[in-house]
Amino acid sequence: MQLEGFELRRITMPLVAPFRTSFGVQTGRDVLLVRAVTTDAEGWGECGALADPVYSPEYVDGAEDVMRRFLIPALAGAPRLDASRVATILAPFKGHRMAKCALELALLDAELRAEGRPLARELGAVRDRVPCGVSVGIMDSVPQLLDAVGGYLDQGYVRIKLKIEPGWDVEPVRAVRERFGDDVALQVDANTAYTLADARQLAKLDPFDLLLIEQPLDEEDVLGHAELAQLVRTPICLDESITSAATAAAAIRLGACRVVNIKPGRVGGYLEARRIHDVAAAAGVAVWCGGMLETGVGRAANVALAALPGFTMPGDTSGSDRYYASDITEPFVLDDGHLPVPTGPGLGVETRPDQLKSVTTKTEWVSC
Ligand code: NPG
Repeated sequence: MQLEGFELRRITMPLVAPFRTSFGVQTGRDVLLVRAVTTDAEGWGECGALADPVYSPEYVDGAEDVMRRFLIPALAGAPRLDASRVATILAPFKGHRMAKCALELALLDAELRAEGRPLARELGAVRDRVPCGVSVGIMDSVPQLLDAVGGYLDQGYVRIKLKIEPGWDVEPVRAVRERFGDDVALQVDANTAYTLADARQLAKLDPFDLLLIEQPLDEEDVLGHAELAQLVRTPICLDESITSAATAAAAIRLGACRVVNIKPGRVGGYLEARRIHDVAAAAGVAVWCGGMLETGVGRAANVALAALPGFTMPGDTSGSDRYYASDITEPFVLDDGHLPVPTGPGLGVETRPDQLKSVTTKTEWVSC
């Protein structure tokens, strides 16, 4: 299989409702898609980088630039290129994991399509459907939050994640517990909004029997999470701090987390994501699949990953309609709180040309 080049395609997708987290409000998604063209097949990848570097240092214009200037030329010059070698070939370039992930996924999809093999099977999936959670943004008021949560429970979501920040933590959690009861699987996500000095406030969440508190402290404060874990009963889950299998192993060994959120973009690709799954499983640590408001391209790959055996907790693998009125692939539709794992070759979903065209703002061809 000979690589001919990559198409870099920017699309703008409006969200069905604004999504507020402790790092800002998203009203739409400016996504960089990558199409790998080889002599045998084409494949798609999606870059998780946001428009601004507020979740991680990456941002979408920067991801496009690093792909064009450094990453794609390195792949073009590599002998015996295949998806399993992408991470090694790109290792001399520090960081830029979301950009690397998108390129690796596009190549992997092309290879698997050429061979007629589904991504889920390639990764080691053991399930044909995955249970789905939903991430609920910070709202202007508690009644508004309760309406949103009630709507998602009616749709069948099996786990609710509330975004929190200082000033919006204990009260919304208490309100959700009071209204919907103790049986709802509930967790919170702070996106680094607290410091260790807030340990006492975070311990006030303990009585509500949450599955976990996700990334309460700064991403570089792994030791702080280990100390916090001694001060709160609710299990700590890390997201932003985990950028590789090595950082996952270190955080687990330090006692900084009892659960890991795996986002392939954040860790540089689906193959590294699988290694984190393996590291966590060996240590008896539960993992679940995070989300970054993916279109159908990234969602298909996330659902495949979430079907691996160590993904024992529901992920942020919501239905497409949680974010988008119309998607660029066939939509993922919730059935009894689950999404089906695609079974077709590669990602197992197809981009819809008309839909894709209508949201495209720019395309660029980078030949290899
Ligand atoms: O379901 O795709 C989803 C979104 C889940 O809350 C979610 N994602 O901090 O985990 C997060 C947040 C996020 C969104 C992170 C966009 C980065 C980008």
